[in-house]
Amino acid sequence: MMQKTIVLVKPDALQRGLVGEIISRFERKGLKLVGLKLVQMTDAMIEHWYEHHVGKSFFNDLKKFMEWTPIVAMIWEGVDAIPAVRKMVGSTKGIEADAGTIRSDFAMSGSQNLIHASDSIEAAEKEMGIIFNADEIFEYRNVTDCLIYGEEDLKK
Ligand code: 3AN
Repeated sequence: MMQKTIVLVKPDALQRGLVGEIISRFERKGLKLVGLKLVQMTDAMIEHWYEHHVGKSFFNDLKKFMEWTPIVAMIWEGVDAIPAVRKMVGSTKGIEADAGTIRSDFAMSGSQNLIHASDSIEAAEKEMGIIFNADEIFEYRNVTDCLIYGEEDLKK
């Protein structure tokens, strides 16, 4: 199924100069970039974004961390883009993430873990709404689609 997913390049990745590396991985995979912006997160945005973590021991540190510098927010589109991107990102703790994932290749920590990616269709909808206006999400034809997908991939 054609899906859109939101990725945040967090302040640690911005500071470490990993924005290009992260964008490049999704480009090379064959995903289509349909939204991109630099954003300063606020308390209200983070409390909405991570509402399932509000009140947890690490929440205040998470908020401070996410507000430290702007983050790079992007929307990637593709067939089953939500699980595809989660796989490329790897599990929360860098030291436990599968080899070859972004977190495994560049992170050690479970808090300084470089990147966020939506984990469900509902989360992607909610998260896109927090950061992007409708007119900041683009529709265009990618001429390489016929090289990225077989006809059967696009029927599902
Ligand atoms: P993921 O980003 O892998 O989907 P979530 O949604 O469980 O993980 O957590 C969101 C963010 O909250 C993580 N990326 C991390 O920055 C922070 N976080 C989660 N669990 C912890 C923890 N136990 N200690 C510190 N920070 C945490």
